[in-house]
Amino acid sequence: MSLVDRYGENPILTARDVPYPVATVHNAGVVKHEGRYVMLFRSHRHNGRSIIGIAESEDGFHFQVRGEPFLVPAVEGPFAEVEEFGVEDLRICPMPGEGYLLTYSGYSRHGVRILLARTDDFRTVERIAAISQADMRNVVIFPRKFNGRYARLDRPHSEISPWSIWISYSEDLRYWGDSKVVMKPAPYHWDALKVGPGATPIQTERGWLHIYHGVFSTMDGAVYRLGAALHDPEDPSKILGVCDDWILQPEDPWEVTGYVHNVVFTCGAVPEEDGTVKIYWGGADTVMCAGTARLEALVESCLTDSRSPM
Ligand code: BMA
Repeated sequence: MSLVDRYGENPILTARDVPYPVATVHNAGVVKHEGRYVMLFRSHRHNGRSIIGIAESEDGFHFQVRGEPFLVPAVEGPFAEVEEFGVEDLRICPMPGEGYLLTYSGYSRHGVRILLARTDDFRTVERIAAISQADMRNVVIFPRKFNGRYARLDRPHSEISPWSIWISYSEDLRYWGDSKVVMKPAPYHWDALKVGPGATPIQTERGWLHIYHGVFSTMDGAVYRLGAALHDPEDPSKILGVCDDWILQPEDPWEVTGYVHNVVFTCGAVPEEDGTVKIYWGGADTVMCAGTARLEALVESCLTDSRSPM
């Protein structure tokens, strides 16, 4: 039995739904804000550089795209240099009492770095700081502080320890440190090449559920799948279990074929009051898809039949 039930009318959003010229719609952060779902999705412009659009929905499946993008690369001021080649793969962290923290990749001639911005209403957005050096992608902030500090999962890369998931802490969201590796690719396994943060972690009774992406290298290129890991409720640097199997792999035609084939990639999942979670993923870097899972079943899958995090 599969853990994630694909929505019957995938893909839920494509470039055809966007009222300005874009080539793709993918890798979106999603939250529920004042009872409505808000999706901040990435699109390639026809010049190959990415921007972030915004779409809204009553039911989490049927989205209406706003006429104007939400975030485009800054052309002046301190962020122009960091965002010159595009902004990508935004995650939304609802931080109680502090609005929504947004983390995204900024590409430039200096490499890829993570930027932090903030919004209260998804109408205006305030850029705060570049919060990593190059090269860093895929940062998710936990939607709660631990002993007075913010915590994030990040993904530095080095030849000695390739594409692993680390944790870092901050008192002010700008300066991060006390970093420690928490999870590495497993040798000759579906996530053997890379692991990286996916959706903003979700609080459950038994810990923080993190839906991550894992990559396997084949003679036909990389295959991107989704997996699940459970972090200790009070000490997120401790992983209680990682599900040995993937929870989602490219299967539908729009996941297998597209701008980059064989990719399912998540930047957002929305927990519901009935114990389910809506998971959103980009299919083949071209369209947005959605599915539903039971949180308890995902948590269980991390604790039974688990692989070692390192
Ligand atoms: C990763 C990122 C993602 C993308 C994936 C598959 O390295 O660039 O944005 O979805 O590759 O192309």
